Amino acid sequence: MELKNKRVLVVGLGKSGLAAARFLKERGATVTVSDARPATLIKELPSLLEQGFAVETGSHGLLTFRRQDLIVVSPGVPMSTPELMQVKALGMRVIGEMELGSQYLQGEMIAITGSNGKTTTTTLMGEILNAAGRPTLVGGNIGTPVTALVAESTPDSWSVLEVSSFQLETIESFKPRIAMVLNITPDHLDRHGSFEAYAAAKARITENQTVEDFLILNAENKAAQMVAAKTSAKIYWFSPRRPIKQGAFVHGESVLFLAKEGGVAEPVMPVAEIPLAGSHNVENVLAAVCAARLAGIDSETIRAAVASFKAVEHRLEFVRELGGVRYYNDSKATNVDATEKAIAAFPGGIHLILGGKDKDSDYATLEPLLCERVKTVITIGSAAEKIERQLAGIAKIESAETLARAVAKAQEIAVAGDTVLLAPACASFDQFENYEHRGRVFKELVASLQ
Ligand code: UMA
Repeated sequence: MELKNKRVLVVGLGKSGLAAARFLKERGATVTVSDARPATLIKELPSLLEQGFAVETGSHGLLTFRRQDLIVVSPGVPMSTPELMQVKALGMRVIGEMELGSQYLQGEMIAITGSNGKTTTTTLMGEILNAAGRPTLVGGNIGTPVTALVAESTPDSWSVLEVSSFQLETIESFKPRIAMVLNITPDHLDRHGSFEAYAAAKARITENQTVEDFLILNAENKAAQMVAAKTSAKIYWFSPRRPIKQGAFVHGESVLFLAKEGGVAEPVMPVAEIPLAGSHNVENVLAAVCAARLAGIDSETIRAAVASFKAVEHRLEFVRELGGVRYYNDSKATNVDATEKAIAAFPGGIHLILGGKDKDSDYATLEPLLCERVKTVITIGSAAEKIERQLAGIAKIESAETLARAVAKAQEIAVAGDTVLLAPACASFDQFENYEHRGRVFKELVASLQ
């Protein structure tokens, strides 16, 4: 895509927007940026103006949008934004930051999506590739925008991208060599409107793949299985429960990889060597094993990289043991399914901190696990009232409002042998900058307990 002298608008000035704006300017585009936040809240504003960017703040202006040759949107900006709807109706080109970056990324691309497990699998995949001596770049939804990876990429690079439904909504030609759909369970329904629309956005990961490419799917997740009908790529499966035709699976005590239907499965590693808590992490490892074998990495290298992998921050991260009570930070559990997986990782005695910004979620689906394993639900944030209503009579509930009060309450009621688990099933934006901020605050609060 020729960018020189093109008028390009970047919508949203978070990490993605800032990286895209710089990327476009370096390639000779005339860049305008538009952010709905007031100017006083955009700390980069003076330096952007100094560098010659035109900047619109406080709201988006239709006139600004209409004056462009191309519009690049940040993932957090919904396509239902009126100005975007209007310019799309006029036939103007609107793409996402990830689409823009991926068009310039050199080398091979591995893209990982799923409602849960994306970050762990992306990080693990990066470590396996690194262990195999491949020049590796890791980015996307995990934190580094794709446009910020481009300069470092070479024809030998392997880019591992965590990819969200928001980013997939705005692709055109995004075409990973290896794509993975780890699972699709309800999330972001407030943005996508329905589970079907959300699943359809996720399935776009394979939209441009051809028979030369690979698509790795979870054989135990219905919505992920359905993506098989939408692909031209070669399909590989993973299952922690049963042998599958082609892909990675657990059989007895071992992780096996079967390269070709009808072939002989090769052992990769003992399941016992997987160092992460929770059965969902076995699935993440299977997906990464499958991709690594398809990328031509030998089993010994994969085994060593998996065995030395450490849990990623904010994902079932052990924080501290105090008075026989163990504290875990799973701030990344931003939807109900992730919270279910977090609860399932512990046998019982859990005090669960739930709440934050609701995403049209149904918390009542937690009922069986709450009854079986959770002693108390401690609510926080703007979703508290809804959670308390939906879980009334199902769980013992304590209202804490803030995380600080929730941690204090948990310490007061927990006894030796119990687990305090932050797995809030909600977004963090009502009280925190993002889930990382929420997780860090939790860890600080736990560290200061006496
Ligand atoms: N904004 C507007 N107009 C709008 C909406 C937002 O101008 O209508 C502005 C906001 O004022 C703000 C900016 O857009 O200044 C924020 O853009 P953004 O929300 O896209 O945030 P970024 O900092 O660019 O971060 C994004 C991803 N955020 C989202 O998808 C919400 C980050 O994923 C990602 O790490 C980053 O790009 C780099 O690729 C975070 C996330 O929460 C972790 N992802 C969701 C998830 O994992 O569930 C999908």
